[in-house]
Amino acid sequence: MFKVKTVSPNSFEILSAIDLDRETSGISIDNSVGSAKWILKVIAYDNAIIISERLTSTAEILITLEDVNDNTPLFSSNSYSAQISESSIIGTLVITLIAVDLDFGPNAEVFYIFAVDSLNTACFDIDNTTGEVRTSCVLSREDSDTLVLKVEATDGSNVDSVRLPF
Ligand SMILES: [Ca+2]
Ligand SMILES: [Ca+2]
Repeated sequence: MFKVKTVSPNSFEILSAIDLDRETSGISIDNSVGSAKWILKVIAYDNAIIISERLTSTAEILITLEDVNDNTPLFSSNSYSAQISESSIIGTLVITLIAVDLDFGPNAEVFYIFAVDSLNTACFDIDNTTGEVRTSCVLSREDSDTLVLKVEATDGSNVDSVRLPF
């Protein structure tokens, strides 16, 4: 996992020996804190000719693998459909959208919004945190029998979008 690199006779660096990706490298993560920790014990010793006379000093190094916001929240599909009856009361649940973000903590908090180029948003509300889409008008099939919404899921940095024809 780690390796020591000699910089000069009295100076060394500790480097990662693999790509440390919290989500994909198979590192054992403490899910309660979302990170992995390692304690490295480093021993420095002098080069006395008689090995038994060599003097040593020991230090422990605590290394914590912290999360980086490198995963976009992802919907399981790029298109969903739903049916509602005309004349449904205002506030009727149309669909609940869920996007999964593999990061940890704030980096995995997903917010849902209608895309700025989405049509038909006048008669719908979206709960930014639960992904619930509800009606905000009484709809008439005679006005339109198919409506399309475009929803985005974002973690504040990365965005995925989905179409909702219904
Ligand atoms: Ca991450
Ligand atoms: Ca993320």
